[in-house]
Amino acid sequence: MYRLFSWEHSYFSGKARAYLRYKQRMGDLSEGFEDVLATPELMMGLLTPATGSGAVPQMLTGDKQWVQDSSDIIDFIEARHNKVPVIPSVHDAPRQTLASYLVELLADEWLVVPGFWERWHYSVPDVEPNHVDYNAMQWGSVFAAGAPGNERLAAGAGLFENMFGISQARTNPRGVYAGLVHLGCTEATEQAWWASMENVLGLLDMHFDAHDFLLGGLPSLGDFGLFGPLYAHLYRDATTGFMLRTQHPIVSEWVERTNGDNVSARTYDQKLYSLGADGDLVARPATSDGGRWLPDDRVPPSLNAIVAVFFDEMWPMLASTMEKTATFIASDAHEPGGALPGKTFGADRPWYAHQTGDGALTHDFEIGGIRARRMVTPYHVWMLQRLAGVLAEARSSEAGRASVTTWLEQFPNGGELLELDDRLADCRVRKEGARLFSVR
Ligand SMILES: N[C@@H](CCC(=O)N[C@@H](CS)C(=O)NCC(=O)O)C(=O)O
Repeated sequence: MYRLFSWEHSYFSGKARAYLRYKQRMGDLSEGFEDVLATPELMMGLLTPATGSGAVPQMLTGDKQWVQDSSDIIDFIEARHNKVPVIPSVHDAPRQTLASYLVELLADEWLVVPGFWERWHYSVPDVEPNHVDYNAMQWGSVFAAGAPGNERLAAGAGLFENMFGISQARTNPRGVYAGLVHLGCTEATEQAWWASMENVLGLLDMHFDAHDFLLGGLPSLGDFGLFGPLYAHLYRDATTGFMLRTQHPIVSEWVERTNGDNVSARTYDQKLYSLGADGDLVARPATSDGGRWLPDDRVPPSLNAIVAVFFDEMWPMLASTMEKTATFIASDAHEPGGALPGKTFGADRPWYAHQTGDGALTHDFEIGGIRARRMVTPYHVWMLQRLAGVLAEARSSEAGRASVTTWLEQFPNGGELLELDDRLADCRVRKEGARLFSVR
C-alpha cells in the first residue's frame, strides 16, 4: 500500500492524486494507495525529518521509502508499474513523449504563477468578487483538521493574517504575497500573467473540443501536469471556479474527466452504451479517439499550439535560469557540491537575499511584453535535466533524431532545446529528498 500525503487544495497534490487514481483504476497499482491528509503534525513530525521538507505531496511506499515531489512520484511509480504507462514509449513516439514533458513543465512551473495569484488576489479584503472564506476553510481544514467547522474557518483566517499579513497584502507583502513578488507577479504584471493563463485556457478549449485528453482518448503525463493549476486552483477556488465553469465549460469538463468522478464528463475507464438489435447493451470506449492515444506519434496542431506557449513564454526564462545558476554555483557565494534553493512558491529562506531584489539569484524576464524581475529557481534545472535524459533517448536513433529535430524546429526557439546538454553543463544539480545540491 502506497500512502500519498496531500491536501485537497494543493496544486501539486492534485497532480499526483489524479495520476495515482488513474493507475489504480486502470488496474496498474495492485497495492492501491491511501490518500492521507498531511496535517501540520504529520508535516513536521514525519515528512520534514524524512525528506527535509513538509511540502506536499509526498509518498511513502510499503517498504518505507519516501518519494518527495510530484514528478518523482510519477517517475517512481512508472518505473515499477508499467502495464498502463502515462508516458508514451520514447522510441516509438518521441514527439508525443516530449510534448508530454513540456506541457508538464509549463503547467508545473509557469502556470503556477497565475494559479497562485488568483487564489490570493481574490482573497485580499477589498477585491471583488472575493473567495476569502472559501480559501480560509480549505486551509483551516488542514491546519485545524478535525475541529468544529467554525474553528476550522477561524484557523484559516488566523493563518492568513498571522503568516501572510493578508490585511496588508498590497503595502507590505508577506508569506504567499511575498512569494508572488519573488515570482515576478506584481501589480505591474499580474494582468499579463492572467492573460497568459486565459490564452492557455482558450487553446485548451480548442484542443479538448476534439480530444478528451492531450494525446487522445487516454490521459498522459501532460494531463496530470495541467491538473495542478486547473483542479485545486482554477476549478476549486470559488471565483475562478465560477469563471472556469461559465467561460470554459469544455476545460471544466476535462477537469472532471481527468479526476475520474463524473459520469457525464466520461472518463478513462468508462464505457458508453448503445442498444443492440435485441435491446442488449453494446459497449464502446467512452472517450475520444477510440479510448487510446493518437497513433503514429501524432501531435495534433491544437497541442502544438500549447507547446508553442512553452517556447514563447517560458523557455527564455529557463535559458536564463541555467546561465544564472551556473554563475551562482561558480561564485564565492556557493561551495562546490553545496546546497541550493529548492522551492517553487517563493524564495527559500537561507537564500532569501540572493533570490529577492536584485540578488545573484534573480533575473529579468518578460510576460505579455512587460519586462520584470523574478527569482531564479534552481529546481527548474533539475526538471530540465530530467527532460534532457528523455531528449537524449529520443534522439538515440536516426529516425528519432530526425523526427524530434523537425518537430522542435517548427517552434520559434524550439531548436534551442536541442542544445540542452551543453546549456546544463555548468549548472548540474542533484536532488536528495527535497534538497538540491550542485554537482561538483
Ligand atoms: N516541486 C514540488 C512542489 C511541491 C510544493 O511546492 N507544494 C506546496 C503545495 S502545492 C507546498 O506544500 N507548500 C508548502 C511548503 O513548501 O511547505 C512538487 O512537484 O511536488
